[in-house]
Amino acid sequence: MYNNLLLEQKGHINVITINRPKQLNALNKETIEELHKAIKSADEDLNTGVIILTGSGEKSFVAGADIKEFADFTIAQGGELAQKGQELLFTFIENCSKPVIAAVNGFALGGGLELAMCSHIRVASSNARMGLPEVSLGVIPGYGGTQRLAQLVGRGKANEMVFTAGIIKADEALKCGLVNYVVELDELMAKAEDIAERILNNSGTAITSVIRSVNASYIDGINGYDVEIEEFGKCFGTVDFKEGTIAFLEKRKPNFRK
Ligand code: DAK
Repeated sequence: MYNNLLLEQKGHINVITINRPKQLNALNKETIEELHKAIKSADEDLNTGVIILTGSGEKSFVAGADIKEFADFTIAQGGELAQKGQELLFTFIENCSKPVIAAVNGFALGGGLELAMCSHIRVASSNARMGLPEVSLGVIPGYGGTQRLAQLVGRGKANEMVFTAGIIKADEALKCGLVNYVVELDELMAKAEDIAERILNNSGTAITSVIRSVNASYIDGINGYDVEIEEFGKCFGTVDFKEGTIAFLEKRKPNFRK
């Protein structure tokens, strides 16, 4: 069904593996379109509560946008691809109603780091290397990297990384807040799944409201506190709220996944 992805359903966790190992999982147009389709269907699937994104092989998460594909682009094509890519994939993931965890298993460069950064949580293996080296190719990060890197690590560190096309190791990424955890490669998926399982104990509808509220603070002209108030109110009409409060009163664990 997909030429460039492998899909696996593990209980309520949907694992999407980008599978172009010979190209170090570089993102070509078809892979971006397939990722959109796979994430949309996981988002709509009632059996899925968390999505994990990773790359195939032991070397690379995603080594960037496919350089061979955009090598001869015009100004108009570059702008169009950036806009389409952001809408189809990067902003789409950020606004996904279910948590997306990036399990970064090696190189996450350019579009690859941008993919990890639009995910809600990042876990890296100790061999991971991360950077936005676009200026070394004469372009700039075009899939949200100039915005999200500064949000995650602060403007000064982001500027330095992008201006120097620097590539940092996993431990430095951990130190500057670019990733939440660093573990050995053979423990990476277990760590991502452990986080996913802890998320799955909680209310999916409430988590969706959290995603909307957190994202709101990064949208121009939108007041995040107002969105939080609105989302808070909405919770009171959900089945999960009833289950959560009744379970508390009955001194038992809530079961949000009946
Ligand atoms: N694109 C296409 N192929 C890639 C690739 C990439 N980003 N990265 C690696 N490959 C391919 C290599 O060409 C090679 O293929 P063959 O030559 O064997 O056919 C194969 O993967 C293995 O790579 P290497 O032989 O180079 O492996 P090494 O271990 O020696 O080096 C490396 C690994 C990751 C250090 C190296 O491959 C590398 O520097 N790769 C490029 C990394 C990079 O600069 N990535 C950032 C790309 S810039 C846009 C929006 C966004 C962007 C661009 C445009 N628009 C809206 C238009 C974003 C741009 C980027 O992501």
